[in-house]
Amino acid sequence: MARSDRIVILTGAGVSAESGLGTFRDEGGLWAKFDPMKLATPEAFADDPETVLGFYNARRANLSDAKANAAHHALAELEQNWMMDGRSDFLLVTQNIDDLHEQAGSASLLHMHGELLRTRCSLCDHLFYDREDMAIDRLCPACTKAGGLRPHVVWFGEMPLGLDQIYAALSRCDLFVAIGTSGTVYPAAGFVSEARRNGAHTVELTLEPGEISDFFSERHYGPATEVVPEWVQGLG
Ligand code: BJW
Repeated sequence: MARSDRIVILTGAGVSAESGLGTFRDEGGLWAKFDPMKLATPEAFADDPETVLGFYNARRANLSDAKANAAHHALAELEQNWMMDGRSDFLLVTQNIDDLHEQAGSASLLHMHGELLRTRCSLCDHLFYDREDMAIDRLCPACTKAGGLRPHVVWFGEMPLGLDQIYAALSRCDLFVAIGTSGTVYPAAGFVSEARRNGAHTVELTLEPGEISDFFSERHYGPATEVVPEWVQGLG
């Protein structure tokens, strides 16, 4: 493969699986145990905010013990080397709401489905870092009203974040890599086609072939903590 200068990497739940954070659609995954329509939609939050906030509070608590793994570290190292080598563009887009890429040191990072450690007030749009439990009677620190606090995550039917920046990067990248994602949720599942249309080389690194594997020109299957560092090393 010719030298690549502009790279977009998309990560999904599989990159954090070996850090102890559950995926969504694997056996025993979150959406195998719980109905996403009752927990991850604006309608669910309107109907039963206590249950939805309880679900995200539990995941916040679970996140406090999670540590970045070898795959997160390999991607942070790749970014450092990429930029030191004078290459122009590096964008890591994650669908994950955990903070493990930040822990590993990734800087050019976009959380397209939001961040679990941020709370947003749906009454005044105030956004803040938060490790405490959310509750319907907790007051927003900005507008001081109760009832508006919600996790800063993107639920089904809501617009993912940073799409203009992502599509701009996809339109000019010459290497697109998807890691640990099942390719079932749009628009992220369509990024590989977008990158291909623009002439990028496309690589899939995940545990096993999934819905969109046929769209990738290069594929490596196995646990992220093995395939990601190996692939990064192979880039030279
Ligand atoms: C390993 C591993 C290891 C395991 N090593 N690998 C009909 C058709 C098309 C689209 C739609 C439709 N009906 C509705 C839609 C739209 C909808 C959608 O896509 N639905 C589909 C389910 C059909 N999308 C939306 O609503 C999105 N918004 C939207 O579309 O806005 C309008 C719009 C229109 C046009 C342009 C742009 C926008 C919003 C989606 C929000 C998703 N939210 C969630 C929850 C976030 C908060 C939370 O965490 O609670 O995001 S759902 C969940 O799925 C989460 C994830 O980010 C997302 C993707 O999951 P991911 O990461 O792929 O995880 P898994 O579990 O599916 O896969 C894990 C993979 O890892 C597997 O492949 C394993 O093999 C692998 N793995 N262990 C390596 N150790």
